[in-house]
Amino acid sequence: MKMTWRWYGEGNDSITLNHIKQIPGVEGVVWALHDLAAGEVWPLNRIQEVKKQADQFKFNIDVVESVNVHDDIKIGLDTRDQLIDNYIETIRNLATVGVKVICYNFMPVFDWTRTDLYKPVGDGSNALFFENAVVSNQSAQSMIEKVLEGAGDKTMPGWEPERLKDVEKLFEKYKDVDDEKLMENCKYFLERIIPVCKEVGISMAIHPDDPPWPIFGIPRIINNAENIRKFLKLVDEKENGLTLCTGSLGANPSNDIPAMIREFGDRIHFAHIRNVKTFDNGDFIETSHREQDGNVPVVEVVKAYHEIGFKGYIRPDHGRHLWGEESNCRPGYGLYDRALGIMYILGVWDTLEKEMK
Ligand code: DNO
Repeated sequence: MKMTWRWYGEGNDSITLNHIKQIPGVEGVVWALHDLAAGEVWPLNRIQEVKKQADQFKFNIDVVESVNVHDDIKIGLDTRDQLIDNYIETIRNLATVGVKVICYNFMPVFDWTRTDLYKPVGDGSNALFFENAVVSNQSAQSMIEKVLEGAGDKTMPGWEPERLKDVEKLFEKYKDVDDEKLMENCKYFLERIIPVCKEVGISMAIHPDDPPWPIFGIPRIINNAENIRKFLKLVDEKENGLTLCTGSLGANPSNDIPAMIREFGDRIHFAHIRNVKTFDNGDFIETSHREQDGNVPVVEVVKAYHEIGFKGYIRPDHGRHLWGEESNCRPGYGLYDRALGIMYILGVWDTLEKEMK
C-alpha cells in the first residue's frame, strides 16, 4: 500500500507540500491541472512543472485525480471522437513523467453531490452533508447556487460554475441517456483508451457515483457490486479498474465494502478511505475516519486491503473541517482531519503488519 494525499497544486491549495511532508507515511501527492476544462489536452510543460515541484519534496506523482471526461463522451455525441483523441493525448503526456493511475468518474452532470458543505457534526467541527429532502424538493439550479455560495472563492472539481450555469440545458442533453446507454458510452470510451493505457503502463480507476443512487433523474452505473461487476467486464483488462471509495459506496448501507475489496482485489488501483454516518431517511454526514463515528467499518476495510496484499495507492478522502480551518480550506479538504485519518489507517495497517511477523 502506498499512502498519498490529494493536493490541489501550488497557489491553488492552502495546504503546501511542506505541510504534507510533515504527515507521517505520505509517499505521493495526488494531483491534477485543475484549471483545465474537461476535453482539453494537458500540456507536457505543465505536467513537468508539477513533477519538478513534487520532486523537491521527494513525493511521487503517480496518481492523477482527475482527468475529467467531457459530458459529450458520457452522452455519446458525435463530438466524442475528437474529445477521446484529446484524452488519449493527455494519457500519453502523463505517462512521460511516470504517472501510473488516473482516477476519473462517469457521473452525468455532477461529480459528488452534497446539500450543505458545513453541517455541524456536534463536536464543534462541521462537515459535508447530504439531505435527501433538499434534493427531492429543490431544483438542481437552486441546489447548485447554494453549494457554490457556500464554497465562496474556493473552486471545487466537478462544480465548475461555467459548466453548471445552465444546468437545465445540460440535463436536457442527457434526457435519452439511461443506465444502459451510459454503460454503453462508457464502453465506447474504454475500448478506445485502454489499449493506449496498456501500451504506456497506466491504469484507469473509475470513481463510484456519489451518492450511489439517482438524483434529479440522473443515471447511476458505478454504485454497487453488481454494477461494478458489469463495468469491469466492459473491457476485461487489469488497466480498466477502480477507485474504491468507501465514503461514496458507504452512503448505501447495503454495500458490503470489505466484500467488494476481496472480490475486486487486483482491479482496485486506488483506495479512498473515509467514513460516513447514514440516517434512516437516506441523509448522511461525513465523519472522522474512526470506525465508531460512522457506518463504514473502516478497520475491516483496512484489514481487507491488508489481506489481499494491496499494492496500490491509498488516500484519506474528505475530512471534517476542524479548529476553524473552513475559512481557509477547500470544502472537505482541510489539513487536520485528513491527517488524523492517515494516522488511523496507518495505525491499523502497522498493527496488521506486525502481527504477520
Ligand atoms: C471527492 C472525490 C471525487 C473524485 C472524482 C474523480 O472528493 O473523491 O470528486 O475526485 O469523482 O473523478
